[in-house]
Amino acid sequence: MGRYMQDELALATRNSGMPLEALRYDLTPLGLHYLLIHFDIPATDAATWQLRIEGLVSKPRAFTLAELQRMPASTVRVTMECAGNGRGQTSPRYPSMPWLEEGVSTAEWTGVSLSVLLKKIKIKESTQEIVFHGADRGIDRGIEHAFSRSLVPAEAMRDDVLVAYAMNGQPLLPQHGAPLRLVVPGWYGMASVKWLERIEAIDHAFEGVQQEGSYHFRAVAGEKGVPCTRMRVNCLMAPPGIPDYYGRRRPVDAGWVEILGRAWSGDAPIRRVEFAVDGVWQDVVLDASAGTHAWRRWTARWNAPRGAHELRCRATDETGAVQPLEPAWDVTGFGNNAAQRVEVLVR
Ligand SMILES: Nc1nc2c(c(=O)[nH]1)N[C@H]1C(S)=C(S)[C@@H](COP(=O)(O)O)O[C@H]1N2
Ligand SMILES: [Mo]
Repeated sequence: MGRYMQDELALATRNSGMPLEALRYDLTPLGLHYLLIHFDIPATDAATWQLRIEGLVSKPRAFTLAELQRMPASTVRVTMECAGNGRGQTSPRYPSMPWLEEGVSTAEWTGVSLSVLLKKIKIKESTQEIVFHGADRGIDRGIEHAFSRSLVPAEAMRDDVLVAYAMNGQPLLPQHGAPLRLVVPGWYGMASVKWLERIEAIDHAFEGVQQEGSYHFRAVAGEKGVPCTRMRVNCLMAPPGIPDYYGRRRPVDAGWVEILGRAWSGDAPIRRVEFAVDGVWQDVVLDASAGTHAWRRWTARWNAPRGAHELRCRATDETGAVQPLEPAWDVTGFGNNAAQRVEVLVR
């Protein structure tokens, strides 16, 4: 996989992952939720913030945060994963955020259902896409732009798509999009635009850098590719034992070990999770579902014999999709849901 470049390290220190031991929490505590911030975090002011809704609408208008907070609120528990999660395990690596496997978390988001706002301002029939503009600006692929993404109306009108102002019951933190962000449950994280300041209905396909230039699965550089949308089936375990500070190798005491993990998919409910020791697979015990868009807890018990062992886990969802054992090839390292590998030394 080659040596890391200084520019990858710069991204890795700005964008933190969720430490895997935090898989033990149903809801990722504030401050442990992973972060992916392309440009700079804008210094926003909740008291004067306005969300403008315009373009092909009958009643364009702006909403203050206080106005949105007076409207009926919805809360949705959402597992969010970065589309680039797992990129650091692919080879050759694409120069971007080198996630290993920790670009995923679960939060409870509270806000106004986007469909309620869209009905108030009445989008016109000719609308093809709805574009969500963030307040952060920067340059990518040589083009200066604000972070913007679009959805087709059918997706935007789902009632669990939120314009959120709270996370785990607290006002949004600056790094998570304060004071307002979009939350698109089931989709990879890029769809959930932070620092949301403008929503625009347009009569064509949006061609912004973050829509067309990036976030496509591509087998060959330069090809059009297939857009990244919903999260592929995936699962992780909290590594057992204790870590070595440098290298993260893990001694585990011999005897019965309880393994805990989480599984999720943006496409369908989780049907099955398997756990393997040295390549021998067995089914694990799945907890009840924690909600349509939340990861599902699972546990396995392992009578650990002395020696070096490799632990793995893989999930299957109701579409029948199962995680691959090795990363599928993608030019920009998107959607790597290969089964996790944890090496332990039982003592
Ligand atoms: N405005 C804006 N929204 C954004 C981003 C961004 O850089 N700017 N990053 C996106 C990406 S790629 C992901 S994975 C999620 C991460 O959300 P989080 O940092 O709150 O976990 O936010 C998305 N929304
Ligand atoms: Mo992301």
